[in-house]
Order: sequence, then C-alpha cells, then structure tokens
Amino acid sequence: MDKKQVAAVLEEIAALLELQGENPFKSRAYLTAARAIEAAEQEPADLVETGALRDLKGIGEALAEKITELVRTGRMRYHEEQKAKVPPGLLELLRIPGLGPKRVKVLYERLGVSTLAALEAACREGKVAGLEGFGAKTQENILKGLERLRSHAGRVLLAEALPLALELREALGRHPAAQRVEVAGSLRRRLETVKDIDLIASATDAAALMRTFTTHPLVAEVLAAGRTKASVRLQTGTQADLRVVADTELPFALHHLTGSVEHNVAMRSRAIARGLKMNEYGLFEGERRLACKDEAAIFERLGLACIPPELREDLGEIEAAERGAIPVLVEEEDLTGTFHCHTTWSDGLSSLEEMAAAARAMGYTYLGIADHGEAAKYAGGLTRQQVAEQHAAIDRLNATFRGFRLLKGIEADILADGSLDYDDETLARFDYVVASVHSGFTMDAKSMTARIVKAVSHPRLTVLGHVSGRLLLQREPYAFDLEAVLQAAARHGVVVEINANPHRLDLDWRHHRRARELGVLLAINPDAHSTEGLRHVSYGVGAARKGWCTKADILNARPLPEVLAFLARRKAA
Ligand code: DGT
Ligand code: CA
Ligand code: ZN
Repeated sequence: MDKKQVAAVLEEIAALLELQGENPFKSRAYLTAARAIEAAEQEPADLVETGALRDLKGIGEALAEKITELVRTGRMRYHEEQKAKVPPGLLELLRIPGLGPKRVKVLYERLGVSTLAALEAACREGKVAGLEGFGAKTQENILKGLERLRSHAGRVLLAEALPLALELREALGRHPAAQRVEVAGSLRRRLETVKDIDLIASATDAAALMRTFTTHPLVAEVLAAGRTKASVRLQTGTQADLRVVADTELPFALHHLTGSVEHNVAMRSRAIARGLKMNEYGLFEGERRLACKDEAAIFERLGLACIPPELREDLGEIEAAERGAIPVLVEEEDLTGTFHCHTTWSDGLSSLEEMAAAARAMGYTYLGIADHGEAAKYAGGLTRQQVAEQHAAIDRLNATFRGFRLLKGIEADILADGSLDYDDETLARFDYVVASVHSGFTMDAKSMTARIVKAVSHPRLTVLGHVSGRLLLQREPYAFDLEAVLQAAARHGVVVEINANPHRLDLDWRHHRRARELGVLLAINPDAHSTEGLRHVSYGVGAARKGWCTKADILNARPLPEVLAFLARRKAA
C-alpha cells in the first residue's frame, strides 16, 4: 500500500467516526495521522518495518498498531467495523461542499437520505430547507454543489495525474522498441485539473509498446486495445490513452494531442490560409507531407516561433509567435527561494532545520518561513511570545549557514473586518508579512472585497496569500471583486502570491496577465507544510508559465540581495 492509500483509509475512518457523532478529537487524530503518513519520507511498509511509524507526529501506540495491520494485510478490522455501522452512501454525501458529517447525519436521521440521488430529490421537494439548521439558502447551495459534483465528475488534479503519466512514460521509454514517448493533452499544457492521461509514442514495434502499456502494474482494467491505440483505467480510477505512430508522424500527432482544441483549430486555419492542410498525421502541401522533425519545425513551416505547450490555449499565443514575441517563460531553475512555508512551530510537519536543509538541497539561497498568525488557533498560530522564540531560533540557525538564510515571515490571518491578527509593532518585527483569508468565506462580495482591500492597504503587508480561497474540485472561490483587489495590490505595492499547492493554484493563471498589466509583482509560494511540500513549487511554475510570466514578473526569481532590498523598501514605506 502506498502513502495515499493508507491516508485515504485513515481519512475515511475520521469521516465515519464523525458521522456516528463520536468525540471530534477521536476523528481529528485520524486526520492528523493521515497527514503524517503522507508527509513521511519513507513508504508505509518501511515505516512499519523499521518502527519509525511510532515516531511520527500524532501517531500513538494504538493507532500505530492499526496502521501496521493495514499495511501488512491490506485491511484494518477497525475500519471495516466502522464502515459496517454507517450506510455506504453517506460518505458520498460528504463530497458536497458545505455538507459536513453533522449535517449529513441530520439528513439521514430526519429524511432517511443516504444517496446523492435521494438528496437531490429531497432538495427539489423543498424538504431540506425545512430542517433545523438548514434553510432555503443551504438547500439551494446543496443543489449547486450536486451540479458541480456532476460537472467535475472524472476530473483530477494535475498533481495526481502527472506523476502517474511520467511513470508510464518512463516505463514505455525503457522498452527497446520505443523511439520517442511523450505526455500530451491538458497535462502537457499544465492545466490545473485534467480529465485523462494522453500519451503518444513512436516505436519500431507498436505491438510491443502496447503490451508494455496494457500490462503495466498501474493498470487496473484494459478498456480497449488495438494495434496502435489503447485505453486503460488505472488503479486510481483515471483513464490513460496511448497512441503509437511512425516516428516521422510523431511531431504532428504530439502537436494535435497536446491541443488545446481551440489552439488546434486556429493552427489549422492558419495552415489553410497558407495553402496547406494540417491534421494529426501531418502538414500537407497537396498530397505531399512536409517533413518536420519536431514541433518547432511545424511552427516554423507556418511562419511561427515555437510555442511552449503551456501557452496553447488560443489566447494570443499564435499572434505573439508570428511577431516573434513569445516571452521567455519563467522556469523552476530561476527560483532563488520562496516565502510561504509552515513548520512544526504551527501546523507544519517538518522542523525549521529540516525545511532549511530541504531548501538548500533545492539550490535555494533563502527560505521564507511563514507559520500561521495568532488568530489561526486551529492551526497552532503563533503567540507573540512564540514569534520572539522562533525569531531567536532562526537567528541561531542563520549563524550556522553560509550562502543561505532563513527569512522571518508570517502568514497573518485577514480578520473579518480586514485587520490583521497582530498589532503593528509585532508585524514590524518580521522581514515580511503574508496575509490570507482563512475564515468567514460566506460573506457577501461587497464585504469580502472591502475586507481584502483593507488588508492590502495595511502598510506592513508584503504578500497577499491564496487570493480567492478556492480549493480545486472542492470549494469555489469566495465571492469577491478580484479586479478591485488587484488594483489595490498595484496601488500599495503588495505582491500577489501564486500559491503552488496543487489544490489551490491561486492566483488562477487566467488572471496573471491582468495582474502584470496593473504592475503587480507575483511570487510563487508552495504553502509547504513539510519538506515534501516544497516540491509543489513546480506546479506553481507551471501555472505561472500558463499565465505568460517571465522571470522578471516573479519576486522569488530575483537574487537574494534584490529580494532583501525589496523587503527593506517595503518595510520603510
Ligand atoms: P482534458 O482531457 O479534458 O483535460 O483536456 P485535453 O485537452 O487533454 O482534451 P482531450 O483529452 O479530450 O484531447 C486531447 C487533445 O486532442 C486536445 O487537447 C486536442 C485534441 N483534440 C481532441 N478533440 C479534438 C477536436 O475535436 N478537434 C481538434 N482539432 N483537436 C481535438
Ligand atoms: Ca486529456
Ligand atoms: Zn493559508
């Protein structure tokens, strides 16, 4: 069992306990354990065998025994006992935003609702609005949630599909018959969520590659397998398709399968305007296929500079390529450090030392620590006393480093009235201040906009964190006027974060251009809660590239002295 599978079982137990109205601390313990397993350096089997399981934060003796049983036998009696006590459909209901275990319990006990279909019917009949603690507004939100659940159906996070795609690519690429193997589709364009995995390959023996694909250990079920095309369902439920073509056709097939559809359509019209024909098999002049060794050659044939896959959304990239104005997009190697990381001082799982070591291993010259502010009690927010202690700890560590330093930041809470959760004097002690909304998501758009604009106008604020509050496939952004917030950020010289956590990717890439136009500087922040979380910056870089960002647009792509100068100027303002 891998980490994800173990964590999923623990999370399910937490939900089952809550549904039964058990003590919340009991279910919280399972959630904490799930996060600890996910963040652990070792695989679950190694954790069990070496006994390291018991050393993980939040895993006591009893829990360790249950997890050991699960990892060794693939099942846990306790899990099955809890499952047997709850109607199976109730877990499904929890996927609707706004429906926690307490409400699901009420729906079941009062209306006998235990499936999504029954819930929809009960809402349509107006029965849900009448329940105590629900009301017409909640009923309407549940219907919206059901609708969204349907429209998301089958999509998964980029971060869930990409590692699987790369593993398949790697396995196919190792086969001696393989020539070129590429990941295509929305994954290659680094879209934040994807429907499926599209793979394209050229090979001297297509059948051999097909066999490697359909018999791969990640595959649960073969949906279709022809001579040059196969579809499978992976263990995770995601579908993966492989197409094998001749090597001369590969660039055309790769371009076609990368898309987007809109980009492809625009490229085809361009070919037609030049007396050519373009499709997934080639670029044709009459009957003759024009030879193109790679995608760059295809673009060149059409009078275009090569367009990076992330830009292929028909949002002006073809016009830019015609003018030779495709920007040099930011790359992960450009990042010199990052600003939004949590540690064991608040709700993180890795210590200051561990985070610093991981950042140095990534080649960073600084790492900004931004644990939670005092108001975030649920996340171990730092009291003023703890802030002073953490700063002393950072000073001690910094004295031991050469060519690297930890920066003293904080992720302050933006309170309901737009103020921050420390007094000005405390805020002035940090090298910089990130501030984010973590509560009161349901206020009306006008109040929410005023709240964030007020925070952005705070002279001590440096970076606005996860601007919209969205959780991909789970929670919509809160209602607010993004344009007004971006304008305020520009006016006050506040940096806007591209939160790189794969569940967030917030600021959305679709708004990066507007932010730049207004003169807003961006920063790519992992919002890491462990050393592994630091790796999420790669998804932030993907988003920034989709947003046409260059190195110059990203604060943490500047050398440390410039970053420090920026922070110092900001503090003096
Ligand atoms: P997804 O899977 O919904 O996350 O997004 P894509 O872009 O990966 O879409 P998918 O998997 O349906 O198709 C892969 C690519 O194949 C797509 O980006 C462009 C190309 N393609 C699919 N259908 C069409 C079409 O009707 N016309 C053209 N020109 N290209 C298409
Ligand atoms: Ca796709
Ligand atoms: Zn946050």
